[in-house]
Amino acid sequence: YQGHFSWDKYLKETGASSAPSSCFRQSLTPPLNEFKAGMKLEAQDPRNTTSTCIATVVGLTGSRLRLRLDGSDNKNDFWRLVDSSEIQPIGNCEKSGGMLQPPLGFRLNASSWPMFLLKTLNGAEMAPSRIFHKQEPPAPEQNSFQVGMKLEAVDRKNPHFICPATAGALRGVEVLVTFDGWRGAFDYYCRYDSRDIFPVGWCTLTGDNLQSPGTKARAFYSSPLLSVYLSISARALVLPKSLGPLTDGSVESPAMHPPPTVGRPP
Ligand code: MLZ
Repeated sequence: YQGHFSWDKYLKETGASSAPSSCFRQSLTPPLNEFKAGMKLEAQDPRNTTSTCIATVVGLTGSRLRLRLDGSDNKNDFWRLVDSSEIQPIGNCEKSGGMLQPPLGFRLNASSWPMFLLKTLNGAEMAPSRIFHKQEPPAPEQNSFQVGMKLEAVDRKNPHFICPATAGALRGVEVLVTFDGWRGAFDYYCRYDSRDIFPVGWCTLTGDNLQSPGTKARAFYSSPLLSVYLSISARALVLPKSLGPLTDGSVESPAMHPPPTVGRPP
């Protein structure tokens, strides 16, 4: 289910401001997605970026494609914006003098690659070049994020998710993406012109499902020991409640039968 998270309300509640769209390397109106599941295209292998492979569109979400490299398994799907420069129509690689490569972890013997390629392309539905976008949007001239600004960002550990996030720190051309309501495990640094970060409202425009913030409070103190201490004391506070009396009658409550007195008789 979706649609319960409202940036409007959330920004008011948190008193935060959103990063202006001029901070991002994204087009002002998200690029039109005219791809269909099953279409094939050329993509850079994310695990071996010097090789160009054949990929199949296995899913679509907003302006993004879920891609799977032909000859690979289904455990290494990746997502690309339709205006990414890392996807091209089939034929592009050869036209520029390159050769299509088997993906990293090709599930057959390397020597069977030429035949595999022939078979995978035979009768395939190739994404027509008119639905590709000519260019990626230009990168802004500089990193103009400020700490505390809100944005929407791909959760790189769960890349199908786009989540509410905050610029947590700046480091030259990089921004620390922190996820609202989640502890640091999902944080990452990326370049300010990364294609994985979007202005507030992006998912509403594309029809992507923006996740809700998590429910975990971020530690105020950076000491890991202190946050462990704090979470243990928080648990201790709720313990008595969880040990409350059983009232379904299946177990007698101690109040009905006072515990037998042990020790000396009266
Ligand atoms: N099931 C996963 C989802 C985490 C998503 C976090 N996004 C910032 C988990 O709970 O680990």
